[in-house]
Amino acid sequence: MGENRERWDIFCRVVDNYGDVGVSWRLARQVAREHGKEVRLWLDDLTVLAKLRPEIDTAYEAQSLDGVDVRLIREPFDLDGIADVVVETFGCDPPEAYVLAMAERGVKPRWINLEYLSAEEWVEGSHALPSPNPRLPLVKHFFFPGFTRKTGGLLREESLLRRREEFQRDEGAQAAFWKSIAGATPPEGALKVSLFSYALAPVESLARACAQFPGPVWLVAPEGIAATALENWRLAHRARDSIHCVVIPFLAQDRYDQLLWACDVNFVRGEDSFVRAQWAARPFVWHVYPQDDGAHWVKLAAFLARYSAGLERGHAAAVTSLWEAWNRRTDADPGEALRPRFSDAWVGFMSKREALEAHAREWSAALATRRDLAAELVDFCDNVLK
Ligand code: TRH
Repeated sequence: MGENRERWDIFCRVVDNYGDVGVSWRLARQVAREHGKEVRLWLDDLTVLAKLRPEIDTAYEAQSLDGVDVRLIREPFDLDGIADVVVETFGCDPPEAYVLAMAERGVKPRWINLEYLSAEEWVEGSHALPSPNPRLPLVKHFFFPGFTRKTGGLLREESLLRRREEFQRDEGAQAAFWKSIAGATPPEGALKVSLFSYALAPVESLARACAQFPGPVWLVAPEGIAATALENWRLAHRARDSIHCVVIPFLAQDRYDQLLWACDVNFVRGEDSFVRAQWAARPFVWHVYPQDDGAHWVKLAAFLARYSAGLERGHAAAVTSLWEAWNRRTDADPGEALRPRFSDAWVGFMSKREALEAHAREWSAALATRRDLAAELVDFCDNVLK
């Protein structure tokens, strides 16, 4: 490790899916690139990062990408220095040997637990709170992403909105993008919809509703759950000229951003794609990560309350109806009875399209007036904790 630059170790353990690594990777890259820190990203599984960044070779336990030193966590853990700032993502503990060594350092590392994103109000009260270790002379601080100034903000690379603007203004770049992912460009005036969801989302109902849309529709799904559901629907129904189902390979993370920028409506999920859809400044539908105790409905309502606060009532109702219909599990609903409700919600949403497009742009611009999460976190570590 170099001598002058502050050293950061970011730890992430894969719980499931892509979100944990997606967020950790973005943070690591930004802290290295935009804040000049010497960053190691420690992962217990390299296969997810290799999906997001195909340059990653899972055969190597240490490799460098975009200025980040990517390391595999192995047990027993080989200590190789302790950083000045230690970030654990989503409450994943760093290896025990590492924590013990942190406690032995004269100047203790600043230790952060980067939490999950939620729009709920209690987040403001918990953000930046200390949590003293019960056994060791160490204090960990909670850092909560969020939508308000009293939270840690959202990840947003410094050049992101400029790149998005350029792409959305550049027809040629969009045509080249479509050719590269789908082998063709959508016809003039086509409604382009991207799909990324959890199991049991009413993908078939969406496809059916889109088939009624006046004009061509492209439904585009990177391989995964939504793509499989879309493909099943396509196979079970006669080809219709108006609707084109496009299943594409899982995209590298930066290309997925371009898909969101290129589409008119984006169905996203979890945490990271949910945030990226907001930066895309286009209408979107969020499939919240389902939890057995139903806590996801609270999260959904909390975000909807913030997102629709600036909307006229009828427009807010259209967003709420569609989002709720999308999040209702198809297996928990009375089959056929669900379908008219979903398609009504879709038609209602699309009838407000212009206003919802303007709102998506305003929402994105308003969020961008505050500092991004990486900048907030660096400031907190360097100026508040130090
Ligand atoms: O994969 P997810 O379901 O991740 C989830 C959430 O983070 C959830 O909150 C958490 O509890 C759970 O993981 C463990 O959805 P998310 O957060 O949208 O992450 C998907 C990532 O995959 C995101 O970084 C975008 C990226 N992606 C691509 O790079 N290419 C693609 O083609 C697609 C569809 C996604």
